[in-house]
Amino acid sequence: MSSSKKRGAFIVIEGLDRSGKSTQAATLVERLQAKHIAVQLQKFPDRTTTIGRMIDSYLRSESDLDDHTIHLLFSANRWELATSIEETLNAGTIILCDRYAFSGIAFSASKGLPFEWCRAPDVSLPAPDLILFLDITPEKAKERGGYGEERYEKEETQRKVRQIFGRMAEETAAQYEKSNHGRWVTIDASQSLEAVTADIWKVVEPFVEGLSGPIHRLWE
Ligand code: Z5A
Ligand code: MG
Repeated sequence: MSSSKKRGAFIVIEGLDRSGKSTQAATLVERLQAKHIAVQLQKFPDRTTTIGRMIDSYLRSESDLDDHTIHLLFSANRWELATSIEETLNAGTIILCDRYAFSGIAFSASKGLPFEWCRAPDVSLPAPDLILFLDITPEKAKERGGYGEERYEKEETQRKVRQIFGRMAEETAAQYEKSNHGRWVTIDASQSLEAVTADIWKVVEPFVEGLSGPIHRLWE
């Protein structure tokens, strides 16, 4: 990358089930494309890879895996795409990522695995420049058609997951104070679709022109 050329911002959307991540990610991609801004949507788990197919089968309860094993597979699914994410960002394209390592920690730690153990395999992944956390209570999320058939789609699990996301919000904010990169913004996802879209745009807009600094490493 030449020193004058800016890289794309790495933007992650996190949140509970039914918080509107995929809907808002699609809306944001359309908006950026309409402005001729290069953007690529990345979803985790990426169910199209060999590892992703194992994860998909687990989530649909078609196979059973030890909690540690599935946690490491989710992380491996991110690592197998880490190089291509960096290349895309360095080419000047924004990456909009629907779930990332924060979901990995939240869902595995909600099952009782130690928080630090859950975090370890994702240390050094490309770090997001911005994390948009779509916050919603499990009760409110349930009103959006109820939970589906996949694992974790239960109110009690979602409640624990939300608590762990709360811890990560505080820790990430404290880290941002010191390092000035990796900003976490919590968005009230219980609002109307349009209101959530507007809140997201206010936060994302300053990032769309690209960034000059290097891609950071997660939790380093
Ligand atoms: N998982 C993990 O354990 N470890 C990991 O490392 C990772 C993931 C990466 C599958 O994830 C599971 O994998 C997930 C975490 C775990 N388990 N759970 N739960 P996934 O991303 O494939 O699936 P999901 O995110 O759980 O579900 P989702 O249904 O895709 O949620 P969403 O994307 O946030 O919501 P949505 O599809 O945009 O919207 C849901 C509905 O609500 C839809 O009908 C919308 O029209 C409606 N909606 C959205 N916004 C609004 C507003 N503002 N008002 C009213 N209605 C709305
Ligand atoms: Mg989704």
